Amino acid sequence: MRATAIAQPNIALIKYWGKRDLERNLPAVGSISITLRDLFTEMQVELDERLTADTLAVNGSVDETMLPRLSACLDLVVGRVRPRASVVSRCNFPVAAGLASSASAFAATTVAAAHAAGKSLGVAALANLAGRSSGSAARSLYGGFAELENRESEIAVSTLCESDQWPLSVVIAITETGPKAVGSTEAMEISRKTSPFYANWVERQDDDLQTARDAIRQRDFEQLAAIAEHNCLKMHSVMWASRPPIVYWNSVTMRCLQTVRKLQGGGAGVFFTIDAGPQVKAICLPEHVQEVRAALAATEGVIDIMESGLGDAARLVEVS
Ligand code: 2P0
Repeated sequence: MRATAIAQPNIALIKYWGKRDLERNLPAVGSISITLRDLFTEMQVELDERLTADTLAVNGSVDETMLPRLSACLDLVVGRVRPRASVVSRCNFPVAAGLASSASAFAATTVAAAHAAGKSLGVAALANLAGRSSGSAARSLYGGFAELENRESEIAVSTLCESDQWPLSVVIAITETGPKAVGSTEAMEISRKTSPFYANWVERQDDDLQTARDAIRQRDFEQLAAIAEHNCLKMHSVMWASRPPIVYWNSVTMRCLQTVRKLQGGGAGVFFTIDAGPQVKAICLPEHVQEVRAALAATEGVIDIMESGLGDAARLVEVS
């Protein structure tokens, strides 16, 4: 059986950083994200009794590094006793560079694998399975503004606002290409075990979530901007104070933040966020997207610019 699904990456405005349960991959804190429209990962999963091992090709090249996590994801969705799978992935943005490629990859894999195995699962069950493979993947099962809730014993996601109800734009400044030095799973554990700021980060997260929920409900861009930037800088402070320190930024990352500050000073509706990588995501009101794009493109050292609106949930595109 073969099935293909598409999922979009999501960008957290209130961040997931830290796990309460490594085995079940339960986040220590809730998070709120926006799902993108114009960046995508497509996953085709074919289960075949004749195969002796799982295989993965990403954009036409064999990929061995992602394979163990992919096989574990297939075990979760299809079952441990299963036919091997041939998986073909297409992605229109850099992988493993802090652009949430694992979120869209595992969300799409979960949907495709469930259909290839003939399982009919609801979105909550799919999100639960995707989240066990990669916490942020659970959010890509939903469109628009999604909250990965702070639950003690399960992964649960809900929609706060659909993409067309508050159609913000996102401009992404690529400051470096190539995979990141430390994967987020490992980095989160280093932070949990060693950062003196970690306990405070976890303790204050519910307040930040509530502020962001209120801002989204009231479509209050300024309030959302203030809490998202604060939450982002707090997460990176947790990382910077870890031992060894985890620093995903480079000098161009910092320059992009200065560009965003200048744009804000000139009255543009824009704010920044940065994930486990050096890229800067500028979330803006659609009427300011050209100005934001031009300013970031002109920032010294920026390699490339990507742009996206807000998009919808992961979905099946073909089953045969
Ligand atoms: C987020 N990140 O909320 C945060 C902000 C990165 C920085 O979720 O270990 O790849 O696979 O559950 O989902 C990246 O973490 O981590 C992430 P795992 P994941 O988007």
